[in-house]
Amino acid sequence: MIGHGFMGAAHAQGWRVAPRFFNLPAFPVPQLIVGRSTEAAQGAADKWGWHEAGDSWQEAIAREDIDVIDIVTPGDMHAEIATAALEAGKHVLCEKPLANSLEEAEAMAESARAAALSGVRSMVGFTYRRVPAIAYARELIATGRLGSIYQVRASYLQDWLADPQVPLAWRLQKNRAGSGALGDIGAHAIDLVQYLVGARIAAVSGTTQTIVKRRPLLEQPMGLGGMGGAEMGDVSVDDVAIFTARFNDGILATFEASRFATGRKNALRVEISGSSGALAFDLEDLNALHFYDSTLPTTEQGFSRILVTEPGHPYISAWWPAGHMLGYEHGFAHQARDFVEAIVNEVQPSPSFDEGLAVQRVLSAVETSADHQSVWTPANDRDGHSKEGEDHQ
Ligand code: SOE
Repeated sequence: MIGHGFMGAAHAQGWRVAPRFFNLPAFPVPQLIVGRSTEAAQGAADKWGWHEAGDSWQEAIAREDIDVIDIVTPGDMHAEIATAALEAGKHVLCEKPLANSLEEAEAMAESARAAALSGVRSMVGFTYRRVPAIAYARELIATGRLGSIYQVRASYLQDWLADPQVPLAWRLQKNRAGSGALGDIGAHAIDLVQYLVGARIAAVSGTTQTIVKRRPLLEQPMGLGGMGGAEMGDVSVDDVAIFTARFNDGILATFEASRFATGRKNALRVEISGSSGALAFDLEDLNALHFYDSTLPTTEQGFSRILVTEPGHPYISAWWPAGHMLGYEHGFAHQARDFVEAIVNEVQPSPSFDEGLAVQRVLSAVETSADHQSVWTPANDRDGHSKEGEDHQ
């Protein structure tokens, strides 16, 4: 595993738990954690029960006893590590978004296609697909329970940046993260919606905003503490991104990604309306899926709250008796299970790097749209008059 921050902890938990609850066709051995310093990587390895620590990802991918490379670094390292690992014949799991730019993502998808010809597998860490309620929503849509899809509303809302004293971590730097709320959390919403409705976004119109433009520099830029010092630096990414999207089969959708949505901690919300029904999901209540069946008599219609904890629901039979809910980290165990199964069964896992590229195209299109402000049609000026100088009231 290359990296050992927040996502390193989540992936380590997934790798540890998956073989203990699922009957995997191979047992993943948590061998080596690589970080910028061996000392820090060793701390993570000791804590999470990995055998070794190191500071060279090049040495890791050159090792014959290593089969899988799990990339949990900031986005600026994804392309180089993933491409080298695939060329060395290692299966690669890469955190999202796939890359920091469309060009990098295209090259990575090409490497993944070439590697797949010799049985080398690659997958992107859009883990929320593996929340049982989401996987079940996909089943309901795929089996036609919503009929034809009309419209989608998706948002991923957090508020941890609303405090201007939160320091300038790597997620707020364009050269490290690629973009801000858009790529970090908006990417999840984009992937989920494309996955759920089984269609791709064809065009977008978007806008972005950086609300707090300067923040305290991290006192120890590489450290784990996250304390801000007296010096300030520029935020180079978006805090909020909002866009409308048109799918290639005509579905219309709205998307919102914000780390300034006061009061919302981790609210990834999707609502999908179709000719036979509708679905609604909120990650802050992740064991539940809301389903509206419009084929019922009107007197019986209404959203029902399904507790997705029955043995018949995706992934659940490996866990607890019905009603004993799951949490955030279970998605990472499901991800580890699915990746190991795909490798051993010699099938292409999903989301593939091509699916990661499909998300990257949307991120890039939103940024282009926001930069060009292409669809801004004037409305009011500051005094509440028509922007064109005419007041139609
Ligand atoms: C990882 O999948 C991730 O997107 C993080 O990068 C975000 O910061 C987190 O809030 C959601 O998960």
